[in-house]
Amino acid sequence: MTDSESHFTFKICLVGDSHVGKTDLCKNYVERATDSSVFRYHKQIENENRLYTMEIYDLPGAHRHADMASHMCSGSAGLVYVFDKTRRQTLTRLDDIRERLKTLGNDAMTSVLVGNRRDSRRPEVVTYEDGRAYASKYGMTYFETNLSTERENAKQPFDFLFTEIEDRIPDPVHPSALVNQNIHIGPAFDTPEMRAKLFFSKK
Ligand SMILES: Nc1nc2c(ncn2[C@@H]2O[C@H](COP(=O)(O)OP(=O)(O)OP(=O)(O)O)[C@@H](O)[C@H]2O)c(=O)[nH]1
Ligand SMILES: [Mg+2]
Repeated sequence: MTDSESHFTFKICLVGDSHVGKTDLCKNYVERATDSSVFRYHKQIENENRLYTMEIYDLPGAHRHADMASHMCSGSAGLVYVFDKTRRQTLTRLDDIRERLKTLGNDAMTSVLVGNRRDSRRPEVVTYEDGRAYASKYGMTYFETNLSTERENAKQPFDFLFTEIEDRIPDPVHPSALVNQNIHIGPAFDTPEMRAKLFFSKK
């Protein structure tokens, strides 16, 4: 199936400091990058005869991109906050990112917190308990990942978000049930396939 056959589309954003592993987490989860210029990936998931397209935005962590990154999170159904367990300041940085994202109206967003680099050769600075406490304080579910040795396990935060978001869609579906949920019926409007169709239909 192609993106343009999707029944439901929703957006997930990864946010967090530089070099915490956001890009590696995305690449580990998706099969292909569709638009490298905006750090966007597509993951298609088929479940119970429904086809879902998860658009994943891997936002740059550098401070100079903070405004752009928070702006891009608008309309997300899910947020993945990522920090590096070997650098406490990367967890502290999430305070600033959360503040910026407050204005987006987070009611329709499910958030998870990912502590990456578990069991890294560098000493662990943020413990599992620290990470879980931060997550529960801000209504997130906590995961720990290690991309050097546990790649399958590193898919869990995305699988969890998918299940949570899918659960928000009633069966049978009625469009009014999805108002303000940041879940769209049908394919994304701006997949490369859709852009090509719109372009040629105007000629
Ligand atoms: N040892 C180890 N290295 C990791 C892990 N995850 C990511 N890395 C490495 O850390 C470096 C930074 O990872 P990225 O995925 O590029 O980090 P990022 O969060 O996307 O960084 P920005 O794009 O700058 O915001 C890369 O060299 C990764 O291969 C991990 O779990 N363990
Ligand atoms: Mg990156």
